[in-house]
Amino acid sequence: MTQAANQPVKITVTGAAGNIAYSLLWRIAAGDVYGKDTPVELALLEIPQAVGAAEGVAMELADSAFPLLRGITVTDDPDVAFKDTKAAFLVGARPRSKGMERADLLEANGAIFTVQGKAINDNAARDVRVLVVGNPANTNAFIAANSAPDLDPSQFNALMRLDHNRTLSQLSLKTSRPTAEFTKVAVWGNHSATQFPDLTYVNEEVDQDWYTGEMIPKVANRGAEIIEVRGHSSAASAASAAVDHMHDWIHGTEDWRTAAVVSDDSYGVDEGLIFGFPTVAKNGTWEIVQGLELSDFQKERIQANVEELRSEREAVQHLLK
Ligand code: NAX
Repeated sequence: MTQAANQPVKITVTGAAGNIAYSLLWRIAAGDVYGKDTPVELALLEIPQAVGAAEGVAMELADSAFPLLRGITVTDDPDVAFKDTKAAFLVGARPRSKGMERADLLEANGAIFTVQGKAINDNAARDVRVLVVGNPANTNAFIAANSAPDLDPSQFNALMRLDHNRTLSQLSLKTSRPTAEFTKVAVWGNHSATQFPDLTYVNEEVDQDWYTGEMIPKVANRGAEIIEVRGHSSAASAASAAVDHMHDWIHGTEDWRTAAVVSDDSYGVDEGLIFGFPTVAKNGTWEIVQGLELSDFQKERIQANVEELRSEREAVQHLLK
């Protein structure tokens, strides 16, 4: 919920010297997350080698003279960055270097997200909301949640709103209707190429060949396509999706959104996995849309994501208590 009018809310962004943060921080400082009546205080967390660059980002933020921005801290200490924070965007992660196996990537990121999960557990506001953007986002969020035993796992989400927005965009392009007209779209599963953008419930006659043959692979591989065309990975669109996610989590939604949230065993997804579901936000909490009848096609796609996330969980099991 929004804070009292002149009380600043602390928001932490990790990976603050990176590409996504360079868009994200400006949107937060403009009041796009909590609202135009809530001042914000920013904490920027970076690794020691990038603290200098993050200081430069902080200087530019200051130079933007945002009326709502009431303070910026730059640090490489997670305990400082997460102290009393109400909303954390965990963007910083270890990228996959050439020749790196997926298991090594999971391991390297596991080390980051156990530390940050614990620091959030020990320092953040008790009602903190944590959104993991850094990949592999679902499993990183799973690790962070499991490293924060004093908080509820529902306080840890992974970003799948970009996949949701990409689905809306493809639908809009195909039908020449504005994105806001599609109220029942969701992307199930993992933020990976296995994800399942689901148009079963959309209020539009959908060409099935386009849906399964073109749209699903297009959305699932959009990140790679952006890299190929732009020469850099998605940054502004990822930041925009992260703002959408956190904004809606706080303020609530009428229509469906995609959020990767902790499973309560809904739709055969193992309890505890952080999984993209059709959700609505009510009273500051995401609720998984219940009671959907699933076809065999849907079940198969969802199951493939469950299996992928189970194997990621298996690979990081030794990092968890
Ligand atoms: P960059 O490489 O530009 O920036 C990452 C920053 O994180 C770097 O400045 C690095 O120093 C910092 N960092 C690394 N470890 C850290 C730690 N332990 N604590 C604090 N900071 C740390 O990447 P960028 O393009 O900003 O992307 C960030 C992450 O988002 C990547 O993992 C990327 O794969 C992921 N993405 C996730 C998306 C999603 O929808 N969930 C979409 C976009 C993006 O691909």
